Amino acid sequence: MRVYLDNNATTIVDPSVKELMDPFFCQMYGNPNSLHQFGSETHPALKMAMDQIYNSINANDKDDVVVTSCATESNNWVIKGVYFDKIKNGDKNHIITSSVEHPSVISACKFLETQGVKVTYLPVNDEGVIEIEDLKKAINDKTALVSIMWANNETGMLFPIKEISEICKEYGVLFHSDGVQAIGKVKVNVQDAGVDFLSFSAHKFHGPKGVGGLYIKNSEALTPLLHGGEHMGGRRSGTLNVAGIVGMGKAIEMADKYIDYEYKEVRRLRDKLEDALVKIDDVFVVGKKEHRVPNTILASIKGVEGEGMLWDLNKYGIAASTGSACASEALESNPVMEAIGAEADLAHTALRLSLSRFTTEKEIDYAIEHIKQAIKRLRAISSTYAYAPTNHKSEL
Ligand code: C6P
Repeated sequence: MRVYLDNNATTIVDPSVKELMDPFFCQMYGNPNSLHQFGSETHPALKMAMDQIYNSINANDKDDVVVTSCATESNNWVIKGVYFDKIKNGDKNHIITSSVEHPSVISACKFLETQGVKVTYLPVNDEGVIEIEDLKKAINDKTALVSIMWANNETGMLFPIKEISEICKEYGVLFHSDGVQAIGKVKVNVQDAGVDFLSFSAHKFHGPKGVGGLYIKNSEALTPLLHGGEHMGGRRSGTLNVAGIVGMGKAIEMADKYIDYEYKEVRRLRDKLEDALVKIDDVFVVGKKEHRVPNTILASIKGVEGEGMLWDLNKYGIAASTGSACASEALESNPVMEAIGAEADLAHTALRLSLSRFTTEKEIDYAIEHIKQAIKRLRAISSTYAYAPTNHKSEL
């Protein structure tokens, strides 16, 4: 049996998304900017996809949604674009973010520090979320941008987006949210949330890889990163990824359609898995269930090194991760675990399990059984992380 529990890294493409994309590879493969029919026949599908994206996040006619290659690009664009507009060519010098953002935000901020920008990395509490009071203390009249994620990719914890946007408004500061792990898991409404920018990546909600987007409120000025042929109204040059855009449109529409299923059924399966895990001695999960997106568990399994666990599960066809996919080859401790103040040995015991609407009950039962067995096996042989039980909850 193969069980995929790494949906925060990427997801299966919904078959209906793939079906809609197919004709744009070998039949309607024209460049949408060409004047001939091969180009123009792609327009209706592109228009439909953009409408689906606008409708899903509740963008309006004054707003802009620009298609990018992924959320990494969207995040870099916002941070560097605001730097050009408000800092290098303006009178601001400060950006606020959190210490648990995705590397595409943190690394872009670190780069801007080398250019003289002051960056505040807000700490997080023991659930891995910022405290609003810390934001209030950090924000000032030199702050150009606040960039705080909607939901964390490792813990699934939801951030207080509305409260953050209200504070940003009070200070006239632009607010960007990385919405990658929110879309398809919770309802994302950019008007209600009051964000100025929102990043997303199609492959996180059963769309194709290599396509994402950036929502821009009231078409706010933002210096482009990619100059060239004036595509996307001059905001982001490069020939349009027609199949990708069509797929992203359908995928976001489907994500909307399944949002109740996500809240009820995906949550039920996630809770079943989590309840089974926390019954085991010395297994802890970060953050209260009701504070998280419905699909994610970040567990710490005392005495079991994360990577050892992954390889053990992999032998039984189960895919999980120790944290974000882009950091997993580094074999370092989980950075979010570190940020919430977990002791060094626990930060190496992280196991992230993330479900999707394609996850079945049978798969969860299989995963529970094999995770239990893996813990038993690995605790028995663990030398680096000698395991001495500290609490006794179950037979393990
Ligand atoms: N997180 C994970 O395993 P791209 O790779 O550009 O499509 O998405 C980047 C990205 C940005 N923000 C958040 C919150 C994310 O979770 C990700 C991708 C994956 O957690 C891969 S590192």
